[in-house]
Amino acid sequence: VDAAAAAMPHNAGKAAEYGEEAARCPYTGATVPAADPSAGASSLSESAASEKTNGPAEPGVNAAGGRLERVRADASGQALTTNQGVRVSDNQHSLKAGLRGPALLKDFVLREKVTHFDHERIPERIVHARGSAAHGYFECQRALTDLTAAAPFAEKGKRTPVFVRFSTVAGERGSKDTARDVRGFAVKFYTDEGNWDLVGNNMPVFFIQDAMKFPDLVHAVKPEPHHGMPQAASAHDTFWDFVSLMPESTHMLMWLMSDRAIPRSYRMMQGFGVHTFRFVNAKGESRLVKFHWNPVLGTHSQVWDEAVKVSGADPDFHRRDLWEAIDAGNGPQWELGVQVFTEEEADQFSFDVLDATKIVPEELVPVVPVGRLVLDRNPDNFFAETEQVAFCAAHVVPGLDFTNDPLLAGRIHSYVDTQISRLGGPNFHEIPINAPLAPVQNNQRDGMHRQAIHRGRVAYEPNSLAGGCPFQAGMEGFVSFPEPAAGDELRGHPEKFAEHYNQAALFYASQAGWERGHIASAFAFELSKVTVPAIRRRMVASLRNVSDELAQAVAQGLGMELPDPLPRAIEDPPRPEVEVSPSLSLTARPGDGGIATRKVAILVAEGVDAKAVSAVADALIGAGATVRLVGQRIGPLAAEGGQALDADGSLDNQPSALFDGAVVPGGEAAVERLRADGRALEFLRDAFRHGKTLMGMGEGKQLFAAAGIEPDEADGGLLLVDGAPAKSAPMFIEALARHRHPERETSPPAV
Ligand code: HDD
Repeated sequence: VDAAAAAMPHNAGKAAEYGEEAARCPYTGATVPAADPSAGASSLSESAASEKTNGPAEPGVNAAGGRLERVRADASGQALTTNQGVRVSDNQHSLKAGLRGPALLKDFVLREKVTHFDHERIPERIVHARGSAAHGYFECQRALTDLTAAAPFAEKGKRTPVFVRFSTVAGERGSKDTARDVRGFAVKFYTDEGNWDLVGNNMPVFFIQDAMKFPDLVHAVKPEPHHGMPQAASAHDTFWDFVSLMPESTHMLMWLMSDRAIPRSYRMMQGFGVHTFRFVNAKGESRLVKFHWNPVLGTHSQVWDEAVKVSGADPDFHRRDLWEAIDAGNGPQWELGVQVFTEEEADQFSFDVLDATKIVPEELVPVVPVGRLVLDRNPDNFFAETEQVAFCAAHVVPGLDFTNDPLLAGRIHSYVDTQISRLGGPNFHEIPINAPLAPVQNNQRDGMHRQAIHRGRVAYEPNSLAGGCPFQAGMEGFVSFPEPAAGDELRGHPEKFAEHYNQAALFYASQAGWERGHIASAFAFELSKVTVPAIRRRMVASLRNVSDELAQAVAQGLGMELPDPLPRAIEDPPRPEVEVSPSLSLTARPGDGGIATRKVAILVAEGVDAKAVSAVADALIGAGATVRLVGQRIGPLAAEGGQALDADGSLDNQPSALFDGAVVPGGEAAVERLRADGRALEFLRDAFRHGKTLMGMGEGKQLFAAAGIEPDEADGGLLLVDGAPAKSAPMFIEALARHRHPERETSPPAV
């Protein structure tokens, strides 16, 4: 905006409302020449972008941006136009016959604007409707050419651009982030041999073994069809009715009722490819493979009461967390690990590797790190990128292939199919976020929303008129692994698929004591929302096949007698190879030991000890944490000795559930004010119940006593200190790095 325009009154055309004459000559506004649409495109052409993937890019450089660059629209300094590029003189008033007269049908400016608006929404995803995404890259840290010809693993140091979308499953597009749910972890690799989508979840198993059951599963977990409730929740009759009749879902239910289903952040959860896939090397030799994403920040979760409160305080909690971390230059990272094994080895396992309700325990096949995923750029536009991105389990590249997992078989069909209605036709691969960096040439033609302008008269193959192009690539192209197939056509499943409880028991046995407690409480809570007692009974009966301790705790939580165990599908189940797998506990991955990006509240009020506030804040910020001064209201306040502080948040708009820890500095007057404020006491009680790191300094200690929080030597996360912040701040940082202090948990909560 130039200075002259800025100096104009806010609504310079206002006078036009008051006279026919003025209305006919509306204020034209400032105009500037249109930008050259080709500017900036040449250096980021398709080939240049694709070249980037052949070698390591600079950190933070994202080759996928090359393709997106050509379609980025930036209105700065531009006049408003119609979709036909006609400059619009007045965007405030429709065209009327007289100022008080009827609006005119010929007003194409109004009609185009409203028509476009009427069609702004597209159908949301059938599942995983709610999600957030980011750009980044995958860096190969170990060439895997002996195992696979897949482009991302070709060379140590090679970087492949990616777009990653995280999601919840059950909720609708506008639902809360912190629902108890599975999280999607979908990675689109823009490899130089085409797109590879690894469409996984944050849990390594699934509810069902066969895609035939997927629509039923989804209908059961989605809001009940008669009244459309509940939103983004599994705590209702139809879900538990279905899963209690589907014992194969028991293992997944253990994960779903664990804290894995309420992650602290997308940045702090694992991802899994779930199915057994196939690596194929250049010689055509194949191995089976499972993919694991392990977060550098460690695996951390919320507690249920916290997740419930966060969903009210900030329904966008995970979206905001991911966005802010990347925006601040703290892009999250994951290590990619692979479990590789042969078909012969798989045949010996007590479970079937084609069964998506089973893991391959790490004790049986170790997870070998092969690369890292870095997310370092937020999307420019949520709709264009995050909403329109289309992942597909069928998108593999040479060097990768499927196995006969019957769940995967259905997915290979479903994902492309769903985009045809969601994105309005078969050409969604041309939407910039979906378009591969590798060139696309084929004889598929036309269809809704076609962007490419195919030249020439030939759209068939073989041809002679176009010199045979585009030609078949033969062994240079994707060649399916020639897995022998034999057998009668029938509906059924292999023998080992009938064992449903061994790995559910393995998961439960591998959890820390407090994790087991959370699983039992989650089952009891969810089943308490079920209105039909027979469903509750059936579910608890099923849990008896997992652990009597668990079944007993759930039955007690529901005030019911322990039912007989549900009959098993097989009398004599195979003995599992592994009975405890420590890596299945959240505690197995504490993270890098730092506090980077952790959020800490310092409670402030008039008269607070400003020196303590600054010293603690400086120490925390220095260690990479994010600090907010939370006051009785936002804005300036006078600290002890008259110094001015500015509260970033208030006890209303930044409740304690949004933080990882809290500090109450001294300052007699401030503590007196906070003691009289029920919200401050509730802040501390919630933080305490949620296992957060807490520190009271000097007079600040009194606020804890007022909240009913007593010092306890066994509680490493409750620091009630006197003396200089230089000593106490490092103690707080160390305790915060442990993330949570479940040792203080009691049932029911004592505070
Ligand atoms: Fe699926 C979306 C993950 C089984 C059918 N799925 C979707 C997304 C993820 C998964 C992460 C969201 C992708 C995005 O962010 O856009 N799905 C899984 C995993 C499964 C699984 C890990 C089991 C191992 N899915 C599964 C089955 C079917 C589908 C068995 C159908 C037979 N999934 C779909 C879908 C979705 C989808 C209807 C909805 C929107 C979309 O595909 O693009 O096609």
